[in-house]
Amino acid sequence: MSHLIDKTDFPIFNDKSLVYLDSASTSQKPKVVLDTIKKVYEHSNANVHRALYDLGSRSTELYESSRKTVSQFINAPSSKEVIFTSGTTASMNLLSYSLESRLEKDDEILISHMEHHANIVPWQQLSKRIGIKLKYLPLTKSGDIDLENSRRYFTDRTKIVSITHMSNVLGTINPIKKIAKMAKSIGAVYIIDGAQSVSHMPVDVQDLECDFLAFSGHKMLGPTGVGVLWGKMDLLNELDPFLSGGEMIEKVTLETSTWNEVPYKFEAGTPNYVQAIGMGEAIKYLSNIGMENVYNYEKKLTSYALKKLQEIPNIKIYGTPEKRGGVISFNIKGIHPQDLSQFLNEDNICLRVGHHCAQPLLKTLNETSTARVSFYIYNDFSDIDKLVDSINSTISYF
Ligand code: 7TS
Repeated sequence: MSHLIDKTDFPIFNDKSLVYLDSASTSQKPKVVLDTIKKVYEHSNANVHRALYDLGSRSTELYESSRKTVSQFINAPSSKEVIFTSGTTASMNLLSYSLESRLEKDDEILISHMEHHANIVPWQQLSKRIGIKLKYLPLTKSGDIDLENSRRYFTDRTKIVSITHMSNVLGTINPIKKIAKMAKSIGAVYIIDGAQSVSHMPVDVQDLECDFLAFSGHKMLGPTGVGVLWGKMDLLNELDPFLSGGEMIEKVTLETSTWNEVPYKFEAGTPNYVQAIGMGEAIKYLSNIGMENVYNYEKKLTSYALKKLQEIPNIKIYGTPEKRGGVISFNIKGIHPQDLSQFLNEDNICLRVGHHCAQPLLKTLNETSTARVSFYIYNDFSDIDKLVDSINSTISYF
């Protein structure tokens, strides 16, 4: 299979020379998603959950229907467990505040050395607020979480375990079901950062046995400004809200307030309903392809890219994880990644260079910067050939 989708579905590729290899940062959007957003603003725009007129009922219906689409996509037991946020970062911040009342000084939160800053910094801030300890699971040389040597990190003080499903730097797909067992055995709340996985492989929250899953719409063909926090209903019922204000309340008096039911308790103010509707449309597009097909197609692209990249002289590819998704980080001896990016840009090739918001991971790699390519459904084998040709011409120049 040389193509998974019709590339003309994506207006940005009207520029035929564009080689977009930065989908781990953000994905491109199909026309159906862009059209849906425009259509909502043109025909169904009214604030949700408050307007009693028909227009308001239409926007509320579309918003709630998108919640159902998300919920089915991750096989959530109930669509009420789907909270719309502005993205993975917002979902993690919500958790770091809402879980605070369950923690005491010297309790432990366990993450890993391969986390994105979004799954590090909110916990560090929580640690500053209440004095919890943040611990990091070590990595093996190949870029996997070293579970063999990790048992001792799971203690009776570990209250939260929060792990990325897939690394945005090494592409490592973590054995999160195994980690779920370890987290459950000590009674910890188990959070999965699905920013890089939900868009690229089938994800079933019931199968994964997690308590929370965070992900972003913009990385899965949807618009910016919308993401999801899924959580188990009993936990969501227990947790305090994070943001407060309109619509998240049941009753407000001059003295105090009570909370609306889940998920609205966590959606204070006017929600990002148009983006959420756009995200629902993106999920329908992905579901029509089938997430298993998405995963297998990207696996082929990644194997091909690894083979071609390995042929480049003086290249160092980081990590050879047991299971890898469509992300590859590398450096070429004698060429700074920033220079490489500038040269590739001349050929209209987009890739990210830098620390990829994962500075602790880069430190374990002994680097401050790498070049990174990341694939999605609209990439094909010719993109990889163009990348490799362009890298080789850059090497010749240097
Ligand atoms: N977690 C992981 C694993 C990520 O890769 C990212 C974004 C986030 C959390 C945060 O997502 P956001 O939508 O809230 O920003 N990763 C990247 C990246 O690799 N390059 O740019 C953003």
